[in-house]
Amino acid sequence: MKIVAADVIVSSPDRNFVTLKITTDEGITGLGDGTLNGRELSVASYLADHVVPLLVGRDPHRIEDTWQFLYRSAYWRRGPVTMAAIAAVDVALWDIKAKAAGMPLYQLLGGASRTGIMAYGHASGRDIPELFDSIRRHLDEGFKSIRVQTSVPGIDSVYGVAAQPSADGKRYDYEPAQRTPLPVEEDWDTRAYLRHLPTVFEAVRNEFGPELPLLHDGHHRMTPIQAAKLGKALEPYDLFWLEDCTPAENQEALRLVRQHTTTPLAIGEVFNTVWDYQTLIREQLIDYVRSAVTHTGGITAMRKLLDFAAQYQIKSGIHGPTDISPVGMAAALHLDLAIHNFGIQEYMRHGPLTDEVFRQSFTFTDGYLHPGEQPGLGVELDEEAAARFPYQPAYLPFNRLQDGTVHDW
Ligand code: EZ4
Ligand code: CO
Repeated sequence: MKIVAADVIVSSPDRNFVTLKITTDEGITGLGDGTLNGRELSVASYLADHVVPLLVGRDPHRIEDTWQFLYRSAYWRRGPVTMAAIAAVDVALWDIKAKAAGMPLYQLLGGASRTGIMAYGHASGRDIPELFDSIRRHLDEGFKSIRVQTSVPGIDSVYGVAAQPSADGKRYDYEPAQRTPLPVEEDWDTRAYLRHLPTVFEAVRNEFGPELPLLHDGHHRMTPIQAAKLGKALEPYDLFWLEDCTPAENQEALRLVRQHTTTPLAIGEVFNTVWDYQTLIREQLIDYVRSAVTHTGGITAMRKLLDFAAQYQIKSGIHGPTDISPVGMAAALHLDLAIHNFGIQEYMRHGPLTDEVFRQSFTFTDGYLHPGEQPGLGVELDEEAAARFPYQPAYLPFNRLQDGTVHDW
């Protein structure tokens, strides 16, 4: 088999997505996701201008060789743009290989290690009644694990909190990327947050009982000692994990946090290679790996990263917000089903327009996801529908403290 074409499709149904479609001389096509929220066109250019010319004529079955070739021949290694582009190619090649084999991709990764994939949903509210309402709606939808984010008194707009219910009044979906010409400015006060958050988890435990797995995302906003203090303060509420408690660049920060708390720690949604985890995994400073297949070089690289983590009893918690396209989500689900050290999968439903562009065969039943039994990834791209939704500039917000200092968002 030979690759005869590779096309980069940028589409913006409910939000921007970068999709790579690889076509072979045998008529089999494969899809890969290269979406990098707020910086989409850089990956589209990396692919179209620099990678597509290298793919035409190659044997699509040589996945490992193609991965190593794209990684090493670039000379300039790592980084979110490069690794998202490599991921798009890698996942598209796995899709082709599995379609050629006539099997769902998870079969090629070793077959199913479980019957379903435990997913967590995102509940949020500006106050306790709204938060409880959002948690109840997630429980009604079948979710068995729930991430909890709330407003903080004195702060106008906080990461993870939907400002209002969706148009149909049924969902409190939070979407950080805004289709505005400039990034939206949010405000932040870590001390106010640290005072408030334990009271929220106390209220949630009192209302929903001790069993429900609860998660929280700190979104890189704390110093190591602040994160240690929060982890300790949340211990009575038995969190499933505290995510991204400190800025991502400093792996040693987690030593300090770990010394002070037994609250499980998850990190890595902004990481893009195994090297970002070297200290974290070797020293057992985390409990869950948060990388996205889409941002970490695809299935080939994620498999190696998660196998490394498995040697230290560290589990997967693959990133799955709406800025991962249904293609990237399907790739995550096949991997989740196959690996032994699966932990949990993040799942935020895409909007209805996204479902028009991407026809998906994965299912969500009674709190568990499954990638389905279609050969390959099980996702088809409707290119005519995609063309109806051209790219729209959108930015993630940023934070300033009260005195105007830019803070981690
Ligand atoms: O803010 O993917 O855990 N999930 C998250 C996400 C990220 C977005 C950024 O594009 O932190 O909501
Ligand atoms: Co996160």
